Amino acid sequence: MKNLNQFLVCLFLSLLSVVGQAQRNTPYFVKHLQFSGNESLEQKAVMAARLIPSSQQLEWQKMELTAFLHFGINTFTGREWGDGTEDPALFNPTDLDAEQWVRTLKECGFKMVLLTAKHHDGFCLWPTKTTKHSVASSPWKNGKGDVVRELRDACSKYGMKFGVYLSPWDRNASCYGNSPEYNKFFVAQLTELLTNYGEVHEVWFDGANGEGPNGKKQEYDWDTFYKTIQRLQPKAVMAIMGDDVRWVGNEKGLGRDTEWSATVLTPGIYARSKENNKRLGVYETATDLGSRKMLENATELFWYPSEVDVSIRPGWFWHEEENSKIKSLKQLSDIYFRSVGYNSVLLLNIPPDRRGLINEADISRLKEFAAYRQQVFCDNKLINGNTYWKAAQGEKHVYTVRQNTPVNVVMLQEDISKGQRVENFIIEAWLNGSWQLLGKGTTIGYKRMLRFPEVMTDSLRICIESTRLDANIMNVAAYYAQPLIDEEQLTTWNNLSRDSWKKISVSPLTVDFGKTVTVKAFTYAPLNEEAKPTMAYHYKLYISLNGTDWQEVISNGEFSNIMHNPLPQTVALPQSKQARYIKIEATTPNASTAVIELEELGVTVISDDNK
Ligand code: FUL
Repeated sequence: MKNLNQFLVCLFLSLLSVVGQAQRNTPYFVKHLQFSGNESLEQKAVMAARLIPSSQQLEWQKMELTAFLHFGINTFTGREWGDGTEDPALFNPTDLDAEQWVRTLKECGFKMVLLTAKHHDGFCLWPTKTTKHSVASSPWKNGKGDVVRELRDACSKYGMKFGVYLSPWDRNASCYGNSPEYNKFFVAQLTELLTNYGEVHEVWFDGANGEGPNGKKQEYDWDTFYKTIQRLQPKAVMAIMGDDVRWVGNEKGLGRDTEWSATVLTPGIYARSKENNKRLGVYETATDLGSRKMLENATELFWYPSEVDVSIRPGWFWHEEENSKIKSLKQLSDIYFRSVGYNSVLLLNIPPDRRGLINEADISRLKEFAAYRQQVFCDNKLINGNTYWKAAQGEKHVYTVRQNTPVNVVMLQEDISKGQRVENFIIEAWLNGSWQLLGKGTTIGYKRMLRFPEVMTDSLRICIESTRLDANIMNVAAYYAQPLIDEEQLTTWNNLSRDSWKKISVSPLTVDFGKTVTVKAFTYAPLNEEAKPTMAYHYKLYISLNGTDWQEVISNGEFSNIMHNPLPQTVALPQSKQARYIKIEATTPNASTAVIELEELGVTVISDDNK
């Protein structure tokens, strides 16, 4: 009997040790996992719970707030997309000071700066050996300047991380479209940037290409680009056309409230991406990229977290007339809650001006924004929020709120070094003797913030309603964010009352203003600031005094980047002109006939004429 007991104890202990070992050896999948095809949905969800970020991805996510600097030839031409024919002599900032950029951004809480080393116009901000189309051919510093170097040095001085944007689409390079040749050219540019400027933390390849069906066709060699980065900067994350960081899908600063970093979307740089994504019916802008429903048919999963890129101004580059259109504190704070607070990194663009400085108007808004965040987030109202909570499905945890203090924000964080697991959660407050619902959410991930009308309570309760394996909640906090109100935005891009307008024809849109006016500029403003397949991209603009004899005033117009950033675009006529009629002939990004509504057209007329 004694022996039997000893035997059973031994058996039990060895079983315990086997189970312990199995748990310790639990496989995590770093960045990618492949399903075998034999798993049940439940097994797939368990595997998905064990998909974790690479160390670079984790470091990147923790930055939360990064800055984009769109600067280049467009700063001097006033355009959003240059066409590559610009004279490098135009590039001549009078007071460029990269230390001013970095100091300002650091003071305002940014952890990294990303510079447009080359935008679609092909102009390089460093003296590259690959083309003459660079700062070396400009009058700035007599052609001896190097913006990338100046920024790099400033980043080193202030302890700021550094990233580069290099546009694959190049409207200047004559070899663009000759695929092998351009790929070599691009790799040479990448190599210069990744070898001559110390550590690079993010490499941003824009997916934009406005060539259209009749334009140049370039097959990018993503694999070689990717290997070049891995070889030269193994700690950098590769963003957008890359497999470390995913574009959120819009340029409005809007994240998803359900944001899975463990996603079924195959990054665009993989040869299999088109086929995989088509089969699953997913695309960059889809709302659901990782729920159980999506797991059902998925054959593989990626840790591919979202980055929200948005400009502090309507455009990405600095334009004088946008000094008065900087996003309000309320807009910036909403963007913050919907990006960082929706499990994303916020990449906020602050474009330096023609002097080569961050403009005073942007600085004062950035400071306001930083002060607001400081005020809200320095004061966690929970006493026991940072206790690590391993939460089983359905488990609840009560948190104590400091007394006599209102709250209207709750922040939750999962320990994503163990995967993203929570599928549904609720937040309740103890009010008038019972638990009352404050808000519900789906995913948490690195960080999830939920806003609700303010309450005074001494306890909050979080319930993890569903999770893939036990959730690892590493931080819960509650805050009070002072509500912000915006003054109503006025439409400034049409100053001729539409009451007297008459639509003469739908296609092309032809309008009779009802009287003769002097037109200085016109505006195309996609309805509801939404992109649609029938929207205008390339256009010709005509005016007329009698509706019969037409004068072509713009022949090769382009609403640059309108597909991704469908905000009003105002175009000045080469010269102000008298007109009673206006006609716009436009084609879509796919080169078919565009549809423009009357409400989408605006004109700026010279006021004397308008009396
Ligand atoms: C887009 C570009 O076309 C814009 O000009 C800008 O650089 C933005 C960040 O990405 O796709």
